[in-house]
Amino acid sequence: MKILINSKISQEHVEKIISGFPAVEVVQTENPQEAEKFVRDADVLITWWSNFQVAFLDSPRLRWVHALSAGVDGFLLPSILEGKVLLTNSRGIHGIPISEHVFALMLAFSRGLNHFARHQEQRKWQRVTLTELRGKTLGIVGMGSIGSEIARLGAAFGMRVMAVKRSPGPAPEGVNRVVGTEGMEMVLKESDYLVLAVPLTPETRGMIGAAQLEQMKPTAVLINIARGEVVQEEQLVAALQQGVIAGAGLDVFETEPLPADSPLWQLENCIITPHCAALSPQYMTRAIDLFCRNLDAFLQGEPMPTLVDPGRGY
Ligand code: OXD
Repeated sequence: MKILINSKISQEHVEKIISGFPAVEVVQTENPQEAEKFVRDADVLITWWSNFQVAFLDSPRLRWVHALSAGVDGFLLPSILEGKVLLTNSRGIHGIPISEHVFALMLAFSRGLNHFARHQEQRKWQRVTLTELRGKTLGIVGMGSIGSEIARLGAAFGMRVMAVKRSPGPAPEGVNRVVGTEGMEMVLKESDYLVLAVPLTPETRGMIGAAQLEQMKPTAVLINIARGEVVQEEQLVAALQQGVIAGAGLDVFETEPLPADSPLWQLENCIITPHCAALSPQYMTRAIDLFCRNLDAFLQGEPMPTLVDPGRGY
């Protein structure tokens, strides 16, 4: 079996695969032309969506694509949708870095860092109104492993946590109330911080537009670590400019990199991070461990731990 890793990856991580599975051959390249050549006789492709080329799926031997990301919206192409090529993802390893990133953004708003960072550039000593997270309502839309970890931290900060879940069941750890999508309006109205942690699917695309933003409190802050297309960006810009909501912490955008002429760059009530919420020195070690668990299951003919259901899109 031949595995192509279409990403920069350390020798230590390549060896982790080879030592666990001595019969497999691993090749590695980030060069697009080399990847196109090597994929022709690869059985398995490990890749980021940003390196992925649609033509890879025409390769006759390819049986399985493993996404190094959690989101797989860029991979849902005919061969995968029809089940000719299996798709697994890296869900489950993002909870720690992304939940910490979400709290960094929320604390930046509550403790005024968006203002102070600008003041510092101007050598300006000026206080602004500061608030606390404790006692505030945290709404989380999407309760996968990322949403669940955000909920756990929210509870530790003394927040009241409400979650919107596609199939609501008993409240997970740290959550005061869990509702289905029909409860979205209530969560929009009650949240002081609303965090989007859903995959991008036909149901979630554009789910936050002008109507939803208007239901939110004027003091509320929206945090998006999901996908840019979950929010109607033009409507968000208008809402931030007109004070419909107090602020937004955004890691993802409709177009990435965020174009230099986007009005979001200018807004003092917007904190922008460049789609990096998941980054951490531990990322690749966790991703390769997870890949190895999938490989083991694949070789044993057992259910793969992070197999994606292409119909659902996650
Ligand atoms: C992911 C991400 O999907 O970091 O993994 O956005």
